[in-house]
Amino acid sequence: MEAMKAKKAVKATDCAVGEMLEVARKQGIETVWDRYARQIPQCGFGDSGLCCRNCTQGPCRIDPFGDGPAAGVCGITADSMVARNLIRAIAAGAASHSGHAKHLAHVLKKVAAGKLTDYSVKDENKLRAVATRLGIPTEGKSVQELAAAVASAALEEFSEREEPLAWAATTLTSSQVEKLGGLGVLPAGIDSAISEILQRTTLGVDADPVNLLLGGVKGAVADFAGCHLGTDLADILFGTPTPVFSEANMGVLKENAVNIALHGHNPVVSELIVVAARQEDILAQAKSAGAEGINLVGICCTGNEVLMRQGVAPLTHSLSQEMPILTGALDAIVVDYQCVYPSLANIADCYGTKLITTMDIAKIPGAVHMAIEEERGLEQAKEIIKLAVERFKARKGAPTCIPQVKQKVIAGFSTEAIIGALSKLNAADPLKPLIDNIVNGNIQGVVLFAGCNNVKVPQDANFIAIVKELAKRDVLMLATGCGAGALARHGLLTSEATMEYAGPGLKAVFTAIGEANGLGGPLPLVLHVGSCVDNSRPVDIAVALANKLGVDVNQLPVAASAPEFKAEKAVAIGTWAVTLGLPTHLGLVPPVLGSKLVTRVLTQDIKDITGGYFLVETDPLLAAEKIFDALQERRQKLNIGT
Ligand code: XCC
Repeated sequence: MEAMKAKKAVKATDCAVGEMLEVARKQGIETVWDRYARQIPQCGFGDSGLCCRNCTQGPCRIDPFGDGPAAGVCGITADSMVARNLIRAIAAGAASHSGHAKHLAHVLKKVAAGKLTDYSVKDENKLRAVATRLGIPTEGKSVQELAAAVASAALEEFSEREEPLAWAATTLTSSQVEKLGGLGVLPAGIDSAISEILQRTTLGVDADPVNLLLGGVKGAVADFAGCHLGTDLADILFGTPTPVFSEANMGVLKENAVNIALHGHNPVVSELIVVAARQEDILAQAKSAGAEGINLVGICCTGNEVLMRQGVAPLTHSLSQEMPILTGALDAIVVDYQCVYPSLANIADCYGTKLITTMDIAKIPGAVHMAIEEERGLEQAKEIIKLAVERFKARKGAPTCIPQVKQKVIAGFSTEAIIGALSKLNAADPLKPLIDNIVNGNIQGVVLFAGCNNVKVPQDANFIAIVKELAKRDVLMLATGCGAGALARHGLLTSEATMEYAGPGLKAVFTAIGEANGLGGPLPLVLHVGSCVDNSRPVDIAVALANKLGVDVNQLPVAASAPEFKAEKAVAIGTWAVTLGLPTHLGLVPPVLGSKLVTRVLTQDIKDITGGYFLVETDPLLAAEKIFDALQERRQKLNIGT
């Protein structure tokens, strides 16, 4: 009990965040942790999924203990209420990822039509590869023609079409596609799948909990397609990541530079700010204001996007996004959309930091709003930087308190980069070294860490504990989103971490690959594969492995973990991971315990259908144990040793 209390008192394991929390306490600044404390006790009905506000006869709640109401006013049961609430979260997650992808598709379409001068196709090879995968003839086609064809195929994914989603049908194994089709969960449009969930969960439509869950699976497949689309189009427009060295955490702020944080998810604005910040006229402005330069840093997934492609240092992630303002050194935060706390406005106002919103669907009261028009994006990016320079001028000479905490980071492991690194060991058959090492047990399996930080978990604690435990056991690990950020800030995306924490098999394999690629050390302990939409990248590798071995993804010793998930987007990703056949760990209990049936379907019954299932474990060491057991179960079924 005492230990539990002590655990609860810890807000974050990152000492830079700890330092800033002390500043917040002294200066009376309210943070996410304070607001959470004021929410306690949180509503038990909501927590168990048993609160419904889908019509104005409610809100209705069902008593999970059987002493109070057993149905909503319309007669909806606990099982259906829980299922409806869950799949609405999946729809919202899918809308977010695919909204981001749709935005990129519009940019690509304008690039193809020659309407934009500030954007271009940066990776023609990726454009050709995506076109080929989609069955678009590439021979003799110009970049503009192919870009137009891919953009139009992308935009066709959204409404309802005759065929299943191309970004699902052409990226998964044929048996997965067949299975999803057989279950009736292969969507014919991303927006139509989202809209279908909204319809079926409204008053008096779908009251069958299992049928509702299948609707959720369909929405999750739409989310997968949206994520994959987001990755492909960002690579085409901004370049496919290759390994890059950088640094992470608040120690990357520079007292004498104009510090600008890029926050949100879509690289469409932040990439232009990177371009603008490197131009002579803008640098001259910063210098004439007395700054030594412009220091771009990243927060959340926009941070991941610009880290992967431009080496921009990740400042902090998700839960601790308010903290860097308290250093007094952050001159501007430029946000696009998703995971941006509205509380930033008040804190920024206290410290004079400019908070700049750039998307018309994502305004924050108190922020400066500058709607980015791609036609004059670079010019606007320069205007944004000027606002930051103004703020630098105003703060110059005032004391700052930047925590001297930073870690080295190696990131940039796109699918192409991973295959490229493996090809240095076997150019003719790059997957062979990976397969051989999985079979001989040097690598016991592969785990993808995804998802957010959550105020209910001491920030990063679950990620760190599980990663260290699985590293010892020779598990190859990949990470995205704020999970990758957590590992970056704790020094686990480094060669040194591999030397310190990896088991002998993993260390040997990573050393061989690192040497063959001239990395100056082994591969980092965990491979940073990108932002949340980039969870599509590991799927590509798993699908390639499955195809090569003639098995399906649900037989491979591969699992996923979201140890500190929070966003609806994470619910969508977790659901497609299970749908694609992965044991998927959750480090918090999702709001489904109000229905025994839904809980059982998600954690057990689904295994018989897709091979994947949710594994809920809040204790990180037990979680590592259970994830490892799940890998071992698969190894045994494949008849490969331990
Ligand atoms: Fe982080 Fe992607 Fe989660 Fe948001 S959702 S908190 S991982 S920034 Ni992707």
